[in-house]
Amino acid sequence: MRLLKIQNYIGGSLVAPNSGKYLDNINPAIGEVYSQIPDSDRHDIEQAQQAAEKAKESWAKTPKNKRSEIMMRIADLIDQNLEELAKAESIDNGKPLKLAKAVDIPRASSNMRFFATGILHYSNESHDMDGIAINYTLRKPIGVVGCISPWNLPLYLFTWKIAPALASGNCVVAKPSEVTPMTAYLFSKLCIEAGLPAGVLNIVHGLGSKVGASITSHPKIKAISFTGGTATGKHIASVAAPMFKKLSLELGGKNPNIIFADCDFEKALKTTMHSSFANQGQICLCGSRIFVQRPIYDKFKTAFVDKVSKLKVGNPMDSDSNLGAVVSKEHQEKVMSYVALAQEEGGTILTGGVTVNPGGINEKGYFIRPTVIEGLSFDCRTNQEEIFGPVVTIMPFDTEEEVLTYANSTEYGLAATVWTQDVGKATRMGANLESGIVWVNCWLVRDLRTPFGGVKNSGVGREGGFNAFNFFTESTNVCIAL
Ligand code: TXE
Repeated sequence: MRLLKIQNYIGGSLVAPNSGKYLDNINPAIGEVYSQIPDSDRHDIEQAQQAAEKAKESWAKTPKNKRSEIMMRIADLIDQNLEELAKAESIDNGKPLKLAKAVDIPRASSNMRFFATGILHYSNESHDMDGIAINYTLRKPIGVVGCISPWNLPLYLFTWKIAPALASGNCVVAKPSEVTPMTAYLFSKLCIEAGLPAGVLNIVHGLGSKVGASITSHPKIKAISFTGGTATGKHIASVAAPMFKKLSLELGGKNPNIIFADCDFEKALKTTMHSSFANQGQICLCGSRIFVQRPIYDKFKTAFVDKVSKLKVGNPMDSDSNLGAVVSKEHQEKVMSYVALAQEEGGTILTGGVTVNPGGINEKGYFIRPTVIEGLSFDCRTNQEEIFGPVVTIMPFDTEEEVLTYANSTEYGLAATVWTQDVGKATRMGANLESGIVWVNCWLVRDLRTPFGGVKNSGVGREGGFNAFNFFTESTNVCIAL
């Protein structure tokens, strides 16, 4: 059977890679190649950058409401194509179809609408100097920017990056993950249908080490917005910083989920099921370290393990599957290596800790049972390193000071969750947790206007709301003597 060959989107057209070479794209739920993606290289990036350069002046001059209209048309087309996009996302990533339909794709159109409308309210500052002079600050688009996105929430994070860049008048050279390219390819067809002018958005598929690296190092791509692993982020920074490029890095996390004895027990239990295992635990915001105050530790642990052991791991297309496949064979092996490490470090597996063979067409897929591990020290490798799979650790604590030490002990600082009904405790934790985001009595409740990003090795800069527009524009302060 002839495999679908994905194409690059450069200068408004769908084109083959210059090399004529392609890479296999695997469906992780069946463990087989189901399509091919361009094995692009720096020549394709050069063409994309030139197409963006050619389009940048007219796009920057396009009135905001016109840019907004085109982006809203793209959002409408995403909604109209929800079924096809959700199925493509589930096949490419391994996540349950119902999750792609409920979260990934609706959020992609929300991202487009949020920034398409946000730009209409993004205003300039002015500073009056008591009649001596008046200052006003212009915010101009940077020009040509690079957006590099990961495989865990493919279209969701791809649009989260490109939407503010486009809305603020930039042209984009974008690279989705080579592991999950399909929805970005389908998205490029929607951009053509919506009438996005040629060269405004260019999507080049291929390997991070070739295509991603070409974007990062291209002298005429003036800003890089990246989401992915901390190690890769570090490398990108080492290339881009000496070139004085603006950098937005959304990296890994090892997020604490802190459950005090005075919590709303049922709500904490129910939400912890999601914050532990949503998207097979492949969300940088997942709470992978669970700390439970001692008076309720045994009760919570028993109830949690019981619920986790009943989760269904299976065909992502089945509506009763709670977890689908993890994204690749390599990732399955990486996650399982941490299960082995946890046992070496003295951990006890309370449930899971094994791969799953759902049988049938999923015989060769990459599945892992949701796993809960107890008995580890807070500072062992399993509790310090990002696993990024359906694996959580659980341990008791007694005091606020103790759990803060545990929570803040890693090199990461992206998101934390706190369960308490005591507002003083909640505010003290919010103030003292080394984290970009703290959710109290909830998880993944997202207002897109809020600053989004991490501290320490979880990243640099903030996405979201006007923070995103500030990143994708340069300011000029004009001071006029009166
Ligand atoms: O990320 P990578 P991967 C974490 C998670 C995961 C690890 C690696 O722990 O196991 O990162 O995942 C492109 N120059 N997160 O392999 O390698 C690459 O092609 C420029 C957390 O997905 O960082 C892809 O498009 N680009 C994260 C993107 O970078 C390069 C979500 C991400 O790939 C490049 C995903 C290079 N040298 C993984 N090398 C989160 N914070 O949500 C790769 N890329």
